[in-house]
Amino acid sequence: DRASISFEKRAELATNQVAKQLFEIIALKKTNLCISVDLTSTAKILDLLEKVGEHVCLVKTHVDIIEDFNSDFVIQIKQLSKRLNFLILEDRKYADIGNTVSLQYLNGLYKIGEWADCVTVHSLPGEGILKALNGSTNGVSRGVFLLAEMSSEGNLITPDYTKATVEMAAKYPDLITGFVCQNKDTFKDPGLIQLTPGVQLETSGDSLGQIYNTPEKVILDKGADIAVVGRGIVAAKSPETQAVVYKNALWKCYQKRISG
Ligand code: 5IU
Repeated sequence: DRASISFEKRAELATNQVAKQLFEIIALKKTNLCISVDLTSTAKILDLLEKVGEHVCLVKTHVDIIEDFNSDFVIQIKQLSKRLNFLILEDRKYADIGNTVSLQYLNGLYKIGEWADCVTVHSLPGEGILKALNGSTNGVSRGVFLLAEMSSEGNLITPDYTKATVEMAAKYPDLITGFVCQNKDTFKDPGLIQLTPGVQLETSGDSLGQIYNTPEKVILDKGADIAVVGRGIVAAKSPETQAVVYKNALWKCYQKRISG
């Protein structure tokens, strides 16, 4: 089963180039922590990443919440991603017909396809959405995390929808980096990455339906390869200290998992 295979080995099994790079970064930096930087100013985001970037493999953004988004921010976050060796996931959750998604991906204020290594995508509209996001921009490899499950209470995703999502992904091995999901049995392919949000040590949820689990639970029981932590780090008194706490806890669980 994929959970018992090392990240080094899984890098060799990946068919999407972003998945391969991500497995390699995880193994090199010994961190399977993704930080979700849900902040609304570019200065705050860059300042936070300067502090926590070395402790994460992946930075998840929501660029449409930034008040002062500009092209210099893109240059700076790309420089940080090179210097501190992390990839960028724009959590755009595309959900329209292929033609519209293609326009949303490459145009508008954000031009996400130009800078994001990978994006999140809903399977709901059908395969056209994946055809719209063919795996490279300007010769640089790109990837897609397909949403197979969500962490929020009462979400409408059913087991059949999850299964059909995984089947759809299998037709696009060059494009699919992995799944955003909550369970180890959701997919089997060891070349794909399980990204699991809804992780926090302090509390079990928020007032708007988010459900949190501990690092132990998501890595050892739920099969997460990368855990997404937002407010658990971002809202902490010392985000850097807290990033190290999450990094170490998650990595310890991964080591336990591969040692059987
Ligand atoms: N996110 C979830 N759950 C999901 C999906 C995405 O929480 O099922 I798909 C996003 C939302 C937010 C981040 O950007 O992950 C979690 O942030 P907190 O750790 O602050 O709850």
